[in-house]
Amino acid sequence: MIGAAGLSAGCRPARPPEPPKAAAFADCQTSPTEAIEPWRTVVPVWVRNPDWNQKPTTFEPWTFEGQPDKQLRYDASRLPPQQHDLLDMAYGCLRADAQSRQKDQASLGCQAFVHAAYCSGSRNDIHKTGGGLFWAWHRAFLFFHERLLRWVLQHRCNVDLATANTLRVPYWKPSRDFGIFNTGQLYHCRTAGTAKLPELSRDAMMTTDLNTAGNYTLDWHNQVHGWVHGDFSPAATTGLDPMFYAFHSYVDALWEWSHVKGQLSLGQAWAVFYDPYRDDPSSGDINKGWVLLNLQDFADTDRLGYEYQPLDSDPFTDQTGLILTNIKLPRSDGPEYALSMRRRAVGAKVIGDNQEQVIDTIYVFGHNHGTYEFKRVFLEQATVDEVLRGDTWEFVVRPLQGPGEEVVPRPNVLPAR
Ligand SMILES: [Cu+2]
Repeated sequence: MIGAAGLSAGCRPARPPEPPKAAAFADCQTSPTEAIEPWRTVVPVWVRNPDWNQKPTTFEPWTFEGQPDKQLRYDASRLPPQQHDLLDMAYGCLRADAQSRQKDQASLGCQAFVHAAYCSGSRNDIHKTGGGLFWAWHRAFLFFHERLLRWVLQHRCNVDLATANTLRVPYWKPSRDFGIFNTGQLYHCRTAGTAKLPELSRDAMMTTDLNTAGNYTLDWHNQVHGWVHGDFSPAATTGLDPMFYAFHSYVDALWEWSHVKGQLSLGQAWAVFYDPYRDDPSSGDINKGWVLLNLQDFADTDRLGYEYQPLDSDPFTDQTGLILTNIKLPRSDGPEYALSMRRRAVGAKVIGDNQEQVIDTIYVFGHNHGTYEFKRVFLEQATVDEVLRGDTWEFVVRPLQGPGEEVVPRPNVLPAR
């Protein structure tokens, strides 16, 4: 469903085949280092060790694309269809590069390598909260990632500049599902944890101290990286997973919504980012396309062209519910499915009203619909208990358009702890 006018269908393959299970498993066996190693050759050594004696470039966010209007970074579960299509196309193109083994700077592999490079070493480890370093570096990284997505849309997907400029990375709050970033085509290995979802302390949002707020958030963020298995966990590979960027969009939003919004006290903290607009793909020179910046320049999102769609719920509420795992999706060309609850037919007992009610929507990214890793549904404790007794209710998934249904097998319905 490309739908949106002006978008080229060229970048999205029509219904790519489901990757075989065995291959996905084999990919999970690849060590993080092996997984990103092929891109080492496109990241110059000096990117990892910025020269602190060099003067950073004055940060001009929109030098090459013109100043676009400020746009919302949406909640990924409430993303308008056109934004959904743009993201789908952009990641489809980036993924195509990885598959064809082009070790290209404009690729997720290069992004992953840059993130990995700033994860170690005493001088350039950016997973430290002092002065807002963790927040500022990831904000800058995300800004350049978003810029890469727009560049890819324009230069590889034939999307016009004005349309490409509307793309912003949505935010994923890790409470409901893997949302739109759910397909075997877009990451090489990821599975949901069944352990208790890490909870963000309410204190994180209440404190007025930059370092304290940063510490709470970094800590919770680390737990979420561990909770999602596969590429998403190790610092070395997490940038291969598109969900990394949506998750960091949320981490960035937490900063915006906190009492320490806009605060940074970094003094001088340089970092190097890849900017496709500064690259010259015809030269083959890997030293092109990089920009040395002062992270202190990233305090204000107004300058960066985005603001966050407000949350639809409290990020802290510990609601009761269920987790449905490995949800088999009925075959469909559409991206949307309804998830319903209904009274189970025992023998021929339920005839007539089975009290079926739609309780949620599943919106898949890409057109590769096999299974959906997990969906967390929020329900009253009494209903949870009734469902878990196993003889009263069942869950069923149906395409919004067209026929077909799949019942979620009882062993795949677990209490949300
Ligand atoms: Cu992270």
